[in-house]
Amino acid sequence: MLWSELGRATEHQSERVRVLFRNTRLLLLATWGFYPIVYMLPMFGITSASAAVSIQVGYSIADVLAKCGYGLMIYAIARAKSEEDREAAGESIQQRAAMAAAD
Ligand SMILES: *C/C=C(C)/C=C/C=C(C)/C=C/C1=C(C)CCCC1(C)C
Repeated sequence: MLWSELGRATEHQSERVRVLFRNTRLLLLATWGFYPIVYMLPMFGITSASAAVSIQVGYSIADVLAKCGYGLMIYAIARAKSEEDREAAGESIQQRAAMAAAD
């Protein structure tokens, strides 16, 4: 759901925002995919104490990337979109000023 909705949400965005969204989707896939894979490791006989510790370390890394990394990507998208809005607003102010000057 998230994958396809994120894809649809980017259809009408600028190239720059689309690239940010694409990277966010890849981050989502990589980090969320990690959990079920690690969850299945004991089913393949990987059960030693050091494997359990490695799994917890792996979960922690995935948590940091999935939460902080995702948050940073969303922040970058919000900034890029705000900048574009500001640029668009600035252009329309300039256009209005030019029209007012022509009157
Ligand atoms: C910050 C925490 C996140 C993003 C956690 C994501 C967790 C998953 C995507 C868990 C998925 C699982 C399956 C798809 C099946 C096996 C059991 C889970 C819960 C490991």
